Amino acid sequence: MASENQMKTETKSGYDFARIEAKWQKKWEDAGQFHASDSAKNRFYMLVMFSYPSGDIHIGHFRNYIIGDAVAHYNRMLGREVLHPFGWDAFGLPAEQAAIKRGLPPHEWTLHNIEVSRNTLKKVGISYDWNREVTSCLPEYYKWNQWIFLKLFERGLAYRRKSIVNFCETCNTVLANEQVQADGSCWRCKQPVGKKKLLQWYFKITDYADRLLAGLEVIDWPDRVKAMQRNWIGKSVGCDIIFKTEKGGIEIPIFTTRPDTTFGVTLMAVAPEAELLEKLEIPADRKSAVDEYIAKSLKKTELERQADTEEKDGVFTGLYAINPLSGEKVEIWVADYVLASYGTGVVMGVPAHDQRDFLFARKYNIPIKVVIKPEGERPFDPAEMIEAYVDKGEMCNSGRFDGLVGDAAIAGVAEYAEKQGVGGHRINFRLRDWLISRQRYWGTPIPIIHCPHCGEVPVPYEQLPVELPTGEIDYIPRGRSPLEDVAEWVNVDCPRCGAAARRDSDTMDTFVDSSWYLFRYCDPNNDARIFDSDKVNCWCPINLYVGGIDHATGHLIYFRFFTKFLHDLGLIDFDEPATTLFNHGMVLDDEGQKMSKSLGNAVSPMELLKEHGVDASRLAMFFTAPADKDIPWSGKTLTGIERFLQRFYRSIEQVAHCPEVVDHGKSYRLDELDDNNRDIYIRLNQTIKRFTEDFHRMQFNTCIAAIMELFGKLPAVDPPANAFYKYIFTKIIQLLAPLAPHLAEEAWEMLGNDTSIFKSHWPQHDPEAVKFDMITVAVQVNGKVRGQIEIERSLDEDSVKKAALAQANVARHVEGKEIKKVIYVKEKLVSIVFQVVRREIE
Ligand code: ANZ
Ligand code: ZN
Repeated sequence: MASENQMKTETKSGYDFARIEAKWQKKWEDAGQFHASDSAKNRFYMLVMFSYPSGDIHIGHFRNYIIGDAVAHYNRMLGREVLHPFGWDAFGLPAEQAAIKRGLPPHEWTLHNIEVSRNTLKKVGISYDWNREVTSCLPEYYKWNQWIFLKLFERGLAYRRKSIVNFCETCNTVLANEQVQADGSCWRCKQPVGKKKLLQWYFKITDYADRLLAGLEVIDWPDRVKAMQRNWIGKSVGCDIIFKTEKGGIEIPIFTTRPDTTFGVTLMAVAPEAELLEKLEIPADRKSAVDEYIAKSLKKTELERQADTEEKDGVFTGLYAINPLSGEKVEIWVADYVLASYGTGVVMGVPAHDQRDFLFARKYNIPIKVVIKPEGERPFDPAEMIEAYVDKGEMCNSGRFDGLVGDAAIAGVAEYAEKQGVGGHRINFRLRDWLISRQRYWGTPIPIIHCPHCGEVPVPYEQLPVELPTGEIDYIPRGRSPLEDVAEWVNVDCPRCGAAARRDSDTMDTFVDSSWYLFRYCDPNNDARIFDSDKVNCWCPINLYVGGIDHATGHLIYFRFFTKFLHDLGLIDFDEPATTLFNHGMVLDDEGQKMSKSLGNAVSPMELLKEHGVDASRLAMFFTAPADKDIPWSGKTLTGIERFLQRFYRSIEQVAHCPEVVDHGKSYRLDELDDNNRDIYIRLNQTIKRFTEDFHRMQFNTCIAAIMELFGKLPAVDPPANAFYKYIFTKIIQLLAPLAPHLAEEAWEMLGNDTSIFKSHWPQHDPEAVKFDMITVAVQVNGKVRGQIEIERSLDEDSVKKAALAQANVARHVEGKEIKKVIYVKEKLVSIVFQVVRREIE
């Protein structure tokens, strides 16, 4: 027993991670090693999304931040100056709710959490430039939110409007469309979101819809995110047609993608919230039915209203409209399958060619009129239709337009409507303006003063920031801003006329803060300007942005919008914020739920780090799965990693005995090495090549596997303390450095280097040596092995297939055959399948 224990402590005294990690964290900090210099050339901006300080950081954060850290370190070793900053997304509902729950003022709670989280992050040894820390709830930061607001306001891009908005009764605040989840629930509390008519501030992001779409073509972002953004922006090319009410001639413009169906309109369907309804004079005998229907549908979520499973219902208004092309008279209905916020909030109903209209017409016995038919065929008989005919086709029953087909028909009608002054070409977006006002305390005050004489008056720039009042404030949200009740804050003189006026008491959505923080890092302490343009232009756009996919249609659109706006102000040269985006996977709990503070399932990394050390935890995390995959965290990989690190450290101690200085730039000539060393040298270079390629794909798991494999080929006990092995280990340490930075620094020093490993140059593979990474691949023809080929491991798929087809025996078997497919199972097999002609089987 005693001896076993002794052995344990002995190995422990070898790789003493606690000592090593503390030592290097202190050295880095003392040397200011990760402070980015603005004057350096060859820059790399590595950014991870900043953090909500709603508690301490958890294992999920740990995983995201080490991804960014690995990339930052790697780029340092490529000789780049790296900007890798960190900060706090400190305003907003989560912090405010947590503070209320604990009976603390939000700023106390928030600043405390920041302190705690910062300390944790420092113990994790992430290579942030802490000189550039940005905290969005401090006046020196949010002053510039207000500055941007005023710039938007001056250009008509910030405006106030009364409209129906998403309102969460639980959180007691309005929500932007982006904050309502696909199932119609609140992004914070997951309760169903209702609707209210309120006067609110908006940013006119819709003015940028086209540019937001166009920009997607030039950035290197995951296709999934681009597709989500495209869909969210939702460009739809179509046509407006203006109907009129039969009595009074009130205009009813509609948006349609199918103007070629206009002669088939048999009803008009108006959204229950549409402004048009206020103008229509509903006859007395229909009034109560209509009002009842409207009240009922306002209670439904948008999702319920749009669901395919819901039966479409509505109510007749008793009014009629005139079709401007056919002159026909049609009934006007209110129907909640029509959305108030899309197009004009009114649909021309074409039951024969739109499925929703079809169901609606069948339910209420509204006529169905066929006006499109398959080209050259007879039109369908409405009585026999079981569903709408929605394809494009040839126009019929449409007077002068009969015979026009497909897109020509669509264009023909649109042009005609334009000429007649009853409509015309129109592009519509699904994207809505960004609702940014919140009836909450913990946010940036909106820098507007409401004057009874002058209206909305901007706070003069020299009076910024408008600071959030502190002290005796009732933070509890009651559906109106708590700032409303802070008399000494809200009552001010009008800056224009001096009359008694009131400050706007709403605060800004926290997503305003995160829409430009990336720029502030480039010049965090500037109190005269939002930032120095030269500094931002030299670092930005971000080279790699790491964050969760959950921001795809929120933050990741907003910050593109702000970037374009700041570009238009002439402040920056570029107009996309991030060249490359990487979506990390989430860490899940045992039930497969995403780990998060708000779900109460967050596990702190501190235990883990204390027990196993930062580097072992990092490697275990990296080793579990590729960085973009969701993983349940169990720590299972830790045991293997720790065993590897112990052995690795021991080997370093051994080779460190060799007094010779390693020539880092050296490459060995294969013929000067004996067989054994030659083999190891070749494997080392193959590993460098594979590791580097996989690292670029953020496949850190296979990077680590490659190193372990190589290590497994080295002498199992003590490697000889000679120059050759010292060279081999030097390179391995360098590869490990971005993933296990503390250990790498220590090992690097043990091998006699006196500058940081992050100032050394990333190892290059010796092309002479990797030439010999040949593998044998079998070639099958219709399931039978017909030959083998020797290829280089990294040969691209097409070349492998070519080589397989050219192999003599294979070529004989496929000669004259029609090849159906060739499949390459990486590094194992090429399978060729040719068409067996029926005759041959018979
Ligand atoms: C008549 C019609 C006939 C339509 C037809 C389609 C087929 P996207 O592609 O999404 O832009 N629409 C317009 N405004 C709407 C609203 N506020 N709520 C619900 N539906 C609305 O779709 C545009 C089509 O969606 C429009 O074209 C309109 O129906 C409907 F054979 O007009 B269509
Ligand atoms: Zn005034």
